[in-house]
Amino acid sequence: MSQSPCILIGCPMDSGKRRQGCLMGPDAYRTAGLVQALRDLGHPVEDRGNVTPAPFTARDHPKIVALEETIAWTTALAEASQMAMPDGVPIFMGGDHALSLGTVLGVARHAKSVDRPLFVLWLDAHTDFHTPQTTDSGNLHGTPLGYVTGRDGFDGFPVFDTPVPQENIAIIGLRSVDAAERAALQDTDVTYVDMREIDESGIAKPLSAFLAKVAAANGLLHVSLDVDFLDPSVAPAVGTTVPGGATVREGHLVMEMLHDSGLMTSLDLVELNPFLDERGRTATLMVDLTASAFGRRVFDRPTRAY
Ligand code: 5AB
Ligand code: MN
Ligand code: MN
Ligand code: MN
Repeated sequence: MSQSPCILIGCPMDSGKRRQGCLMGPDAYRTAGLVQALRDLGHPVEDRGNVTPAPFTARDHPKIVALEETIAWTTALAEASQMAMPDGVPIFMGGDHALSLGTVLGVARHAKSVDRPLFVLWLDAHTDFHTPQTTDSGNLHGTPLGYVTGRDGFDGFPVFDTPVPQENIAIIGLRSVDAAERAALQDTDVTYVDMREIDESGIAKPLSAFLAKVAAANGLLHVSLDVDFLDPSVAPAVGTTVPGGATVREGHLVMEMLHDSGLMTSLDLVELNPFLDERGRTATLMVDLTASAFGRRVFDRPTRAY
């Protein structure tokens, strides 16, 4: 069977929070060998280079960080994402998690045009379910799931015309949820799986259940992988470290199951901050995880001298 083409799209976006460095992410993924890893698995790979934000004028806001810049990125990324979808599986190389405001908007527009339901798998320590009204930090990388589910309060952003239905969303890996997010999530049909549940029952169980729902609905599946889903001891290159995260094997198992399901139609790699990395180990791990999502198996793994 011929392998699906991978469309690499660099999203050097850093406006979703105060701490800078994620803009170096796309180049770190290229340096860590993402293109070759995917080609080695038989996938045609096209690197479309980096997206740039639409023109914007920055203003100061009492609370929100870089609002206009983030809106400008959302507009540009939604377009790049919608355009890439018919050509293969886009891999959005971040960039902070605010990039998903745009990538999911573009994917949702595509899903509507092909009349298929969109599902979203969010692999993250955090729920990212804030709105610009509820955030305490003012950092918009904590808001993309609020936006894509159609919550109010995103004034100035492109209208999210076809919000992702709550029951089509699963968040896995949780261990840091703000009170306002917990209150808002409790009234929803979003599936959320915290690290305790993963400790007790394993990560495969909730993931299989979710993938079965996607398959039954003939859905498109967008996966958003935040570096902080992983434990900081194995993935230190991230600003928002929270101890007690997924192990290397839990990460690979998720990716291997995604590959075997054949369901993933787009992927975000977010929050890698190469300025905080140790000899490229986080970038390398993220590339290896991506390779697993595109068909690399345990016995195909390259032996690495770290
Ligand atoms: B990330 C926090 N909830 O709103 C906030 O890394 C953290 O994309 C958000 O998951 C973390 O600032 C956003 C405290
Ligand atoms: Mn996170
Ligand atoms: Mn996140
Ligand atoms: Mn494959």
